[in-house]
Amino acid sequence: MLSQLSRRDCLKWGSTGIGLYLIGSNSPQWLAAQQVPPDHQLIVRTETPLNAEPSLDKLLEHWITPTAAFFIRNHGTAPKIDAKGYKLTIDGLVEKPLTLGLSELTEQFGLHSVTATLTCSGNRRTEFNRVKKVPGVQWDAGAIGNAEWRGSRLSDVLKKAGIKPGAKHVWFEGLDEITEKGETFPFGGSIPLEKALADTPAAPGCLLATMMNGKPLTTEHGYPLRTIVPGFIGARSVKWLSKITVSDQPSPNHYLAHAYKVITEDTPAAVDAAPPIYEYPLNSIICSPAPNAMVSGERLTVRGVALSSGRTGTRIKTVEVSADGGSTWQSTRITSPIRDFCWLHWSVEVPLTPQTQSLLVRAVTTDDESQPQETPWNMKGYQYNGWHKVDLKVS
Ligand SMILES: Nc1nc2c(c(=O)[nH]1)N[C@H]1C(S)=C(S)[C@@H](COP(=O)(O)O)O[C@H]1N2
Ligand SMILES: [Mo]
Repeated sequence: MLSQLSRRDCLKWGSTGIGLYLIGSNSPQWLAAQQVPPDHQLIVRTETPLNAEPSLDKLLEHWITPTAAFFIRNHGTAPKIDAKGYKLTIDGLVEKPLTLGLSELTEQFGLHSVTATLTCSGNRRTEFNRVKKVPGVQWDAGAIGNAEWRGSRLSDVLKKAGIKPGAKHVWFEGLDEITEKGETFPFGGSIPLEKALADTPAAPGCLLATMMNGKPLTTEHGYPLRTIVPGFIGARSVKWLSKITVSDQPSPNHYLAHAYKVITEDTPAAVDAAPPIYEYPLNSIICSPAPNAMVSGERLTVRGVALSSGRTGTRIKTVEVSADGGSTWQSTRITSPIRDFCWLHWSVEVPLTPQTQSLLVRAVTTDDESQPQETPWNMKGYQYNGWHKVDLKVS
């Protein structure tokens, strides 16, 4: 109750420009409308809330995406949180509820490094518009990035709290406040308990991350603490994390119970019937050449990224490119590290003829799942993973 009151009060103060922190609570300040970090290398899709993605050629520059080139996806205003008063609570179906400050978290549970790709479920949304316009942030294919995250293991924290019998889901709640249809609520969601506890050297588990690419998280990416759920859509990696609740039910938060579902009609019955999206799908995109590039010569170097499905244990087996509309396909060469839950970079040289009109890419996993030629249209434009096509102008 106290923290809810202080949150509302700070929202009020923040909007009148008076900065005030309450001691012993998470009391965020709120960043003004112009939140774009000054050094960013992103295309801004919406300013309020801030949503931005890099151009596709940027994705190729580094296997670990620099923070300045890492997409930002916010549903509300990013809260600016005072780390000194910050506390994380863990409650619900646990033997011993915990309240932990940032330094307590690190001292008790250590810092572990996990490299994982984050991608928004709405990445490539604009490709659905070819069938019928989809509302929402109009993402090209840049709402994806690979970072080195550091933090405490979620599984260690949950084990310390002691999971009670009957527990099935782990809820996360952020400190942002989102207003939709007259109601204000935090961003949140949940993951199955099995995923929250899974952790092996090959398939790294979930983190309560304080660091991104060797530095404290930036405000935009969730300072001072966020979850990282390798293999799951970005929405499950909750930023500005304030609360973890263990439950026998999935989270009732809007972003788990209603949003982030693949539906073809927007009725309460259809929403209820659809399961929440957890894993991201197998995907690959061409990052160079750019769409409608003027190209000449007999051979062309094509480069891009590919990401296996977020299902544990799957990896990319092949990435293939076609320069003749899909009649013939050529295998590409992997040019980056290959790790579970991480994208990889690939490159290939294809023959260029005056008949070449476009390039296509598709990938196959080690368990023989292939990308579909097209992803069936859905109302909210999630999980697009059809063959990526880049048109060319050959001279
Ligand atoms: N608290 C909070 N967490 C959040 C969000 C948000 O709006 N609020 N957006 C989610 C979504 S939809 C995605 S794709 C990722 C994006 O993480 P990034 O902005 O660090 O790239 O954060 C997730 N975590
Ligand atoms: Mo997202």
